[in-house]
Amino acid sequence: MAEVTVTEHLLFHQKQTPHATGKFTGLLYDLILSGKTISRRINKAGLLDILGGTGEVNVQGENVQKLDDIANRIMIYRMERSGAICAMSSEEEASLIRVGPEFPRGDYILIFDPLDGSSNIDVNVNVGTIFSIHRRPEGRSGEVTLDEVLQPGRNQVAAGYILYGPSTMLVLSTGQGVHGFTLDPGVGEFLLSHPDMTIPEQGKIYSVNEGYSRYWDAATEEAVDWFHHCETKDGGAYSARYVGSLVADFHRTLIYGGIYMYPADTRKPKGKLRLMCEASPLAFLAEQAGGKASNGRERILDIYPDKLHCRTPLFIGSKKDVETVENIFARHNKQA
Ligand code: P6P
Repeated sequence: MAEVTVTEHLLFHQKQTPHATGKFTGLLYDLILSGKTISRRINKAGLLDILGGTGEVNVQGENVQKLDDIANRIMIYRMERSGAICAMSSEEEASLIRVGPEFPRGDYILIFDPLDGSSNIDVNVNVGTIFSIHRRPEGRSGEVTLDEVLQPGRNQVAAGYILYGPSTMLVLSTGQGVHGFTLDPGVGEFLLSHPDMTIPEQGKIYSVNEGYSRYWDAATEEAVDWFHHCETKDGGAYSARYVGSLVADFHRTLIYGGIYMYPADTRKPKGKLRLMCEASPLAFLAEQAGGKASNGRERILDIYPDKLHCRTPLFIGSKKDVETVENIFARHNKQA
């Protein structure tokens, strides 16, 4: 296959390229540069002894891993200089980051989790950067207000993730399908390796942390139990896979199909995952790849965030598998 870079793919291989304006490709360029920088730091982590926590706790109440902190600072530093953004929200930052007048600005809003799955860093398991790109509402100017950022996921103009694993991959959608690019460290370019990624309509894998089953409600118990007993399309049993790193679990689901579930439970009534920097970008990708993403009762992309770090239950992956869960939840809703 000819070597197709991200920029070339955007400019030449996407039917209409509404976002291939200089600003958007510039935004992506800086996002990709951040990813390459983070990738290099991660690959050296064990050697430079920057593993382990900083002893600080972030807004989510989680121990901040040094690489979390470094990835967060790399993203903020790089992206506020991209010239394409007016505001940013990081999973590691309690409040909105407005791009100051000292920097050139644009109308895009970037929401990101700089290093998701960071609790796995010490055991060398894949981690990832997840990003979501919105446009500032038309006709607004001056300081960006929070209500301009709190948009439902269906408004996203682009979303994706960078997966730091055996190879570093960028998976991206600008609304015209999902495309995967693999980093060639020799030249430092992400090259098109997975054009037009699509999720199989039904899968053979279910992914959930069953250790929490004692905290689940009846609908969740029944939904997960369905995958214990149902048959795959070729009459077999579903396999259980749970990496515990959202980007790794989602990436497998995107390629192999099946369902990833992070339900609400008695300890986390809204679930653990964040709507804006985790569920919404992955839901955008899932739908662009022919899959579905739901909180069990409604489409993730239709949920209006009430605050930057609001959380949501997440059921995402193959259309048929997510619909199985939604049907079970709907029946329980009716009985309630
Ligand atoms: P649990 C990692 O901290 C994370 O946010 C996701 O990457 C991952 O899917 C999830 O939490 C794992 O959570 O409760 O199963 O350990």
